[in-house]
Amino acid sequence: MDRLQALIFDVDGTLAETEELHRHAFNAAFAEAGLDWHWDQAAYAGLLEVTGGKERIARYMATLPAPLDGDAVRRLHAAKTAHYVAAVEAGKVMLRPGVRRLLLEARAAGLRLAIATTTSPANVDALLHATLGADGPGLFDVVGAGDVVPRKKPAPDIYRWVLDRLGLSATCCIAFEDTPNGLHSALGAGIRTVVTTSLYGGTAGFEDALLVVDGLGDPAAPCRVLRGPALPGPVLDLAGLQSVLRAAGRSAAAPSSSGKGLG
Ligand code: XBP
Repeated sequence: MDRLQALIFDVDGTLAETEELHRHAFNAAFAEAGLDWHWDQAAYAGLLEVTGGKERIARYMATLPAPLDGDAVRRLHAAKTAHYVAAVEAGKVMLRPGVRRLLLEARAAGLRLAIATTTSPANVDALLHATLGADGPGLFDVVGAGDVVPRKKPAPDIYRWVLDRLGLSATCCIAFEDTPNGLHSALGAGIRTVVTTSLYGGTAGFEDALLVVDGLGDPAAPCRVLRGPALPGPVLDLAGLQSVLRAAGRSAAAPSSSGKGLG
């Protein structure tokens, strides 16, 4: 295998459980616009098959007799984003267990970090500031978000965009995702992928993942392997990733002293 040099993270459901906050933001924007639309959890779970908030609204409108025009959808989505960002800035979201630990461990080992997400850039910026502080966004070498690519997940575009800006090949990276759409997108770009199951991501459709766990885990809440090789310890850390890569038939040396990553 090539030397592991970067970890690439999805955002919603992977870095943090955010989709309930998104759902409330959508409903707040609908009410603000005087629309009698309301997405409950069951409806939202179905609509999440469509990635991208504007695209999700469009999918919902296809079921209505009088859909809004494109400009109205963009205005509605901008209002939703404002509601979501305000909620994130009010401290209503936390990183999932183990995310901060792995991010900092990876940086200390000389790995690069990136984000590949369908969500809007403003949402990412607010989340990273709110959960990791003013230096949060600076932890990531590349942030690929929202409309920077023409086709959203499950298309591989966003991961290819991130690889291009990292200047790395897919075989030097591992992606972290929580949905079949996200897994399909990362695999489509040739990137081995760890799935951390989430509130809305389900537990099916992950057959081609490198590993499926219920989260990255932390000492208080060890992670559980749902599919793939057993981990050497109670959490998914760099040693665990090395172990999984070996089990997948690829050797991964200990982090090099030069800080050039694993491999
Ligand atoms: C999740 C999405 C986004 C969010 C809503 O992206 O599909 O659409 O649900 O955010 P990912 P926006 O899992 O790739 O992080 O309304 O800004 O799209």
